[in-house]
Amino acid sequence: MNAPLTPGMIKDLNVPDYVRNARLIAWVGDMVALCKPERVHWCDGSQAEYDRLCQQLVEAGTFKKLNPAKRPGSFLACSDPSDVARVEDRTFICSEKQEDAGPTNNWTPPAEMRAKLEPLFDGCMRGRTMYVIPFSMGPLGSPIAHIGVELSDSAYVAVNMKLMTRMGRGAVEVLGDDGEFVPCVHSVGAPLAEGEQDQTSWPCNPTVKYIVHYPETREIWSYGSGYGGNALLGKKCFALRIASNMGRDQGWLAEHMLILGVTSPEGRKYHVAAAFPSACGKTNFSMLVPPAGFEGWQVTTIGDDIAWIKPRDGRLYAINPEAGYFGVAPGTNTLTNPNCMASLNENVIFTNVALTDDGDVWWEGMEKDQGRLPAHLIDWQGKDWTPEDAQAGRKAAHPNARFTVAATNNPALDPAWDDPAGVPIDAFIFGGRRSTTVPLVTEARDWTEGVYMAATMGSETTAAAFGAQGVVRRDPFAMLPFCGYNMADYFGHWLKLGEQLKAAGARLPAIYCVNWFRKDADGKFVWPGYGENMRVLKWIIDRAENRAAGQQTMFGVTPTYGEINWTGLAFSPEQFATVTSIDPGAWAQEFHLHDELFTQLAHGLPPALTATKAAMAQRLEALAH
Ligand code: SAT
Ligand code: MN
Repeated sequence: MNAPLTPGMIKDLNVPDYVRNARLIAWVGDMVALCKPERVHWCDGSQAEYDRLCQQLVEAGTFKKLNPAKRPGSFLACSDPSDVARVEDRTFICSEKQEDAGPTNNWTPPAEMRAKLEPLFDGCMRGRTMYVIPFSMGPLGSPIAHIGVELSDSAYVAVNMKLMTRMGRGAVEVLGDDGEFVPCVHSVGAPLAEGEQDQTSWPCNPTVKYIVHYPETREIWSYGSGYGGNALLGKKCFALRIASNMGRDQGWLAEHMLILGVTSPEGRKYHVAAAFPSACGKTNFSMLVPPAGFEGWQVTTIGDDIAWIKPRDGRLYAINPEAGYFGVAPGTNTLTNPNCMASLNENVIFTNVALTDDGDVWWEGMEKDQGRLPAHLIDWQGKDWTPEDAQAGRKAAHPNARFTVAATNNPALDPAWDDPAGVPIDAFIFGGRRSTTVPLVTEARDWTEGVYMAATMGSETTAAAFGAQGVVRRDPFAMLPFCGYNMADYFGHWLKLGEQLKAAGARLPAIYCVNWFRKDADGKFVWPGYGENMRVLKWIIDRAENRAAGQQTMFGVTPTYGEINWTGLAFSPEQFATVTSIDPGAWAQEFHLHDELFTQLAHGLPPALTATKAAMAQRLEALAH
């Protein structure tokens, strides 16, 4: 495709002697010929390399080193204001056939997209270093894990990948001579002319962005953004969009789910995987601290964002493909997530939070811990900020400001988080952010009803993606922006996997739909959420242990007031009714929205889902009369 590497173009590929994978070396050679970086650096993933790159980022002005007395080993990066979140309208699934991408994905024929990208990537790394970033998604050598290699011209990406994945020499060794890897090419899209220096500490392309996936050839090409899921290609691009394709072909699941362990005082342990859209509290739920009344209960984190789940011996085993957390900072404090706050004490990369006068970080929500707003800050855009700005509604941290931190910083980390075998899943939870309509918790009567609930999930949009916020959109399985193929086929894949497990005599995990976000007539959240979600989790365990009968509703099985342990929380039956009620009018409207989704996905929609819908609508009808 590209002209072979000619001497003088670049001195050397600098291939370390431990790299023996011929395909990897050849591909890096091709990409060097295309992107024309000034030099190539193969990341070994060592601490020394991490420290050196961080120092380099400090010198370039991208990183500010935080006060080591307050936040040892930590840095703050502030992005270009045009580059603050995932760009869903610039994200493409370029399958050969449009119907394989489906109606919920942006699609361009691969040949057309390649023709568009080729000139953009030609010379895109001029004047910069190409970092070769080998990484394992999942424990090194795990049968559930897979390898990727990202080529990036961003040192910020390289150091984030070190915290977020098993990055470096270990991954190369797993790859061996002929192991397979997913090639991921990333450029900030800001080449430097001969002798030109960066004029900005966050080089990116403010106007041209492409996040492109070729599912058939399992490739990722990302151009123009340096932020989060646009640039850390192991995360949404590989672990969800490409991996969902691998899972469909190979009979497993790649899901937008946290994984937690929950252990009863008697020492019985369960594993729950839960899907919520971005910025809806997955990290908080995965690190939950049981409240008063739950002495002896323990919740431990396996993952906070993504689960890879493979069937084995009639059960579903899950790993967290990641090795760190890229979580939302605003709203995080010792009330909402004490384990997370403890995780952020040292060795953290913060992006787009505010800087305090004593060299520490601050974001909205911290005033709840500190009892007051700070008198002065430098906001995420480098401007002065005082409490008057808060009054005027000007935020000091960007609403999608993030922390990047290694999982090993988490005091609630599950001992099996790095177990190559994964953990067996007992229950799936699906939850959206809905101020009305959807009850606190409902158990699906069977797998198909659960798939229906997950498929029709809606959620109010958040700052995690560029665009309008607070608008209800259907977000099936919390995978709307992340499913790398036709969403109707994806529903079919879930149904098929359930059938296969059932046929093998397996007991399928129960499926639950939750909503922590119902509001009252005054617009206030009714359910206290956070640690109190343990009360719902306990009911789910009680169901698994046959200790709670629940009550049938048209939408599934919900707890009675008396089935929830209320020790330590004043929550009246009336309040409980406010978060669990099923309003027939609202549900008639809701079913109308399900219909719209099913119309959009009509091509290939499994008939079992339309049948489930009809049965529910009939039960609703009976309620109304
Ligand atoms: O930017 S990320 O995609 O990594 C975060 C998110 O939206 O969940
Ligand atoms: Mn996510």
